[in-house]
Amino acid sequence: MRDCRMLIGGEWREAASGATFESINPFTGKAWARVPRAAAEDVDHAVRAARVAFMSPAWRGLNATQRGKLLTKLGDLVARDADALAELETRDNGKLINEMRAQLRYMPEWFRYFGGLADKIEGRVIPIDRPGMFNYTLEEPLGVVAAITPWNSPLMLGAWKLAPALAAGNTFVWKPSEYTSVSALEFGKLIEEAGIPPGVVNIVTGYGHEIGEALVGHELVAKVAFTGGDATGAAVYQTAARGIKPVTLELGGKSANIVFADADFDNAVKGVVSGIFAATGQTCVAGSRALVQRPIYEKFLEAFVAFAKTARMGDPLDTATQVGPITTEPQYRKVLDYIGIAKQEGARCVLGGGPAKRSECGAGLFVEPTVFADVTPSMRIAQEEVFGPVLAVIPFEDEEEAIRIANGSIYGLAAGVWTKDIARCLKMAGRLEAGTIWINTYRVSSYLSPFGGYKRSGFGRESGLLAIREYLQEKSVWIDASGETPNPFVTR
Ligand code: TXE
Repeated sequence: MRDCRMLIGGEWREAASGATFESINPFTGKAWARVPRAAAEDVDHAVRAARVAFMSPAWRGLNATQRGKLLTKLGDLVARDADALAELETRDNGKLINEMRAQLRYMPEWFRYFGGLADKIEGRVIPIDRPGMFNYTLEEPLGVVAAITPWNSPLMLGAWKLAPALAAGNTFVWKPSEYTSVSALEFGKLIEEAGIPPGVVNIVTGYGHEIGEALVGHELVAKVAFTGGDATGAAVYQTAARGIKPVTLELGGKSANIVFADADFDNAVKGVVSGIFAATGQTCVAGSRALVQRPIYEKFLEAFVAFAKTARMGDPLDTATQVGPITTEPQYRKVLDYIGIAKQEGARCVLGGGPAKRSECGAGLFVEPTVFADVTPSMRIAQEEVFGPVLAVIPFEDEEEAIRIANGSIYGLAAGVWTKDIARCLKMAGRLEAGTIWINTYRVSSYLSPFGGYKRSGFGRESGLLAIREYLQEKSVWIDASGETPNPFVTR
């Protein structure tokens, strides 16, 4: 058993109460790490430490270039330790080691990009319409940022918030998911090694329902950045509203992957398979609705099922494995419940449809890659986020119907389009209501390009140039350079 501590004010601490909880490896089903179970008191210590750091000369006294260099250094350390961190994540969340390695090896780019951006944050001089007056703006940090992240990409989703927040000069309190705290705590050691001053980054571990509100509602928290389910996101938003705090929310979706009859058939099959079965469907951008044009509908289903059947399940630490376990017990039950609901609703199950009982799955929480055909847009399996390896396939006639079905969702995180027709590409990109549109590809992302939701998938953007704005506030400074203060009783 690995014993972990939280990082608060530059110290490695247990919870004040001494309480802990266990982290379970979803493949073996066994506890492998013991993690501090923070309470409101610990959260208070962490937020206060972050506030002290925010005001401290050690952090405030750094110029933007120096701040940026610390982030660049942190990126280099993550690059050095990427494979070791990836292994921790796989043990904690059961995602494939190949995927976690790729994610961790790419993650340094966020620190380098935002580190480079730190000293390019500039104010403006306004050509003000008052004689003798000089008006300019300052771009300032907000203060203490509270970040709350889920279990599917533990470090990556933290990095997307941490890098711009620190580049802008804020300090940070991070609560990773209770299912996957270990990699965040290990990452905390790199924060220290990079020379980031104590208290600038604090990591508290515990259950969302126990400490989430204490963190979001804390009077010294100035901004909240959240990734997770939409019900929790709504609760976080309400708590933040009581304190009039800005929030960014990334809340998952029910993304449509639309295949037209003129698409490159084999590429589309691969794209739809990777859209739903990569990460065992446990990804916010999962292409969980495949919309397939009628002329190729049956042929597509057949090819898709044949290809999906070849997926190797098993130990996520084995590089040959292609589909891993479900990360948590509640999520496992949720996925199986949705499979039951889809069957009751009359969807035609053409692949999988239950727990995976294969010998290579061991004691893990595995669900067979599952495909439902002849789904109608109003079925729950076509409307609600499953967050597992379950695809709903819906036939359509033409562009207009595809757009209507794709947009007929409360969510709007991403959409995929497969076609060779350039005019259609442009039309679909313009009319689909989603924050990311992938055409003849799926699931690519970069530190350079904005990511975030439309509709109930949330708001605010992560990555890309403008993401830094989520962590800044603009101050307007007026200077009367005329030397003549006017008579206050005469209106100007
Ligand atoms: O996520 P939660 P859960 C979806 C997916 C899944 C569902 C629930 O459909 O089935 O959400 O998953 C913290 N105040 N996604 O329960 O609850 C919690 O501790 C403040 C989509 O695992 O959203 C964790 O750190 N925080 C998604 C974080 O919120 C609270 C990724 C996310 O947990 C809190 C994961 C509270 N009251 C699940 N309650 C995506 N968009 O990628 C919990 N938390």
